[in-house]
Amino acid sequence: MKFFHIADLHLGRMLYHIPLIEEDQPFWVEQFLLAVDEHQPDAVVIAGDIYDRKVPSVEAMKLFDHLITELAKRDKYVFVIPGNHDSSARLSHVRGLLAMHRIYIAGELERDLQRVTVHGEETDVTFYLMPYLFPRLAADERVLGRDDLSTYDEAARALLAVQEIDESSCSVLVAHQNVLANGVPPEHSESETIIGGLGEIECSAFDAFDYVALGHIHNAQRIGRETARYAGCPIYYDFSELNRDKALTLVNIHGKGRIEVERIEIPLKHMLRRESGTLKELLEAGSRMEDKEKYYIQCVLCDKYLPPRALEQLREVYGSSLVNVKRSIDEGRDGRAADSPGAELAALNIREQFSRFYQEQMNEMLDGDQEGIVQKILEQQSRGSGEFILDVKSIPREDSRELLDFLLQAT
Ligand SMILES: [Mn+2]
Repeated sequence: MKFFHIADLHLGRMLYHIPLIEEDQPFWVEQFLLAVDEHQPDAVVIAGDIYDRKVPSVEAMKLFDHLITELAKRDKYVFVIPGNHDSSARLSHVRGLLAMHRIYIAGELERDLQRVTVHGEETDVTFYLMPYLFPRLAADERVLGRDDLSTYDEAARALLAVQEIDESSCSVLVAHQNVLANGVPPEHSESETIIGGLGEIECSAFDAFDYVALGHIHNAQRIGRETARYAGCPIYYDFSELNRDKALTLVNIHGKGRIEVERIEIPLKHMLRRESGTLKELLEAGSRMEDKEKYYIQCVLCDKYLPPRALEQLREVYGSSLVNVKRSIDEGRDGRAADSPGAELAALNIREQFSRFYQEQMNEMLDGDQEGIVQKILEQQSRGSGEFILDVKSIPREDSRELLDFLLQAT
């Protein structure tokens, strides 16, 4: 039983001013379909963050439509869960119909995780689909109906404890969470928009599963064991990912304890490249470079004083490949560029962080009522109860309820 494990597609994402949906993401989808034809997996697992926003653009929706339609034509099983960037209700639209074509999209979190068994030649494999989970959601009446779950780790363990895991077949958990291995956090990229740094689940919570297909962290890596992994985002979403490969994760399950994981190379429309030097050096390097169009380039200017017309001159030489210019003087004490979203966000308070995050995700600003709700929740949080005590029913407006869910997921 073979499957591709992918995650964090973030269809519709921008790399600085470049809309990746125009060239890079469609190119990746075509290359991925070629890899599917070549390696003939039985299934494709997409572990959350299909889209970059809760309300995706038409172009992003069309590309996802194309991807799953082509996989259905090839008779592949497809397993999809919503990530923290997705709206589970929107993503799982017509999921019943799609399931008739072996496209399984998990909807909102319920007590019993959706499970699907695929019959393989060597072994059967059961996939358990766990939508993005946070404590208050797991504690809800419709899910576990408990009031003693305050951490993500407790919530995940409590939810998994009520699943009857079929021991007769191999099991794969599909999840989109922040998972640690013995207290060691995963290696982060700066493209993840994780607010507050909360939500950690220790990987031992997933010990019952033969393979754990994770999404959420954008650098591909194993977590604690070979068979618990982040697939990473498929193409480069930030210069902090410069030295990471973007290979595909192919998992082959022969039986219990007999799982092979392979990394399959995939061509990308553009690679990232960083050039550092004085303006003079950068201009020389740029004019010598023959294959600029294959890259998105970041120039790091090392001049002590910025020469006049530096940007214009760099643009003339590097053309549209130049996506970002920064000065080495901007490097923060921790070596992080001051223009990176992480450093920029750290400088804002959490209320501003949230407003900005909301605006990026929803394409609209918080209105006065909504800001009031955010303020109220943050005040409750700062009193140290650690628990959100705002009564959802006391919020009259439907969209504000959505906002509350959104805030709870983000924190
Ligand atoms: Mn993501």
